[in-house]
Amino acid sequence: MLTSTYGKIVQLKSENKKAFTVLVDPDKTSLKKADELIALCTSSKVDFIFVGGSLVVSDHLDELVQHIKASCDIPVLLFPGSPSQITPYADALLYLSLISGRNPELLIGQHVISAPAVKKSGLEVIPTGYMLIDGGAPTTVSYISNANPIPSDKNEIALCTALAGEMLGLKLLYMDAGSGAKHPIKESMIQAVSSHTQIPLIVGGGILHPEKAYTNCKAGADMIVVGNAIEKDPGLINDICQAVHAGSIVPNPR
Ligand code: 1GP
Repeated sequence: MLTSTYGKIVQLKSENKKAFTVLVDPDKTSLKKADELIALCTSSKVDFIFVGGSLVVSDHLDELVQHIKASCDIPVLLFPGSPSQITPYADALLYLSLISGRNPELLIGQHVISAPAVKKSGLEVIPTGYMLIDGGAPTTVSYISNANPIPSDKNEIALCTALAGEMLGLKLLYMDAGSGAKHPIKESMIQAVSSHTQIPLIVGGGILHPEKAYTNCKAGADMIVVGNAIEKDPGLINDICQAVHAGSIVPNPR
């Protein structure tokens, strides 16, 4: 039986397994560079690949996604910064609603505009509550979204936002400090959100080391996303992937 990409994410969570995702920014990734990343992702057993960025200016998204799909079995999900970043060649689309912000365009406006194209693409659509958390400095996404991030110490705001998203029927929560954030999201906020919500929780932004990926998993993140650090040092893929998988909750053998 074919399992949907969302089904795979939910299954991992139900088995208490943590997932590691590599974020590929089309603006920074040539096909040659993609080959290097794909080889490392395959040998390290990376769970998912996200493709997208806040500001994709290159025009090889179709080609890049087709290339990744032809080269490995890792599910590819689109993580679009704008409606122009849609290609039918991916496995699924994170249909992001910026629930931490109050910019109606990113809550629903752009969805209305992109809906016919998304429907026509045939992509598996995963409604995702996207929560931008202050990472200590303006990031491309905070600038482009024109929306205030949730302050990094306001766990209760993050929790209420996540609860609202879950009760509205969203299928995933993505807490993001933004690519290249100075400070990644604190474990206490991850714990506050994960302990009161049931849908899978993705955490990303500013994660540089395997240790932080591991502690995020222990705090309740179901999936860790890393982009920037891997662009600088692709060798980190294996180390962070092992740390994330080690963060899985192994049942007591007794
Ligand atoms: C950004 O969560 C992703 O949207 C990944 O962030 O590039 O900082 O790893 P980094």
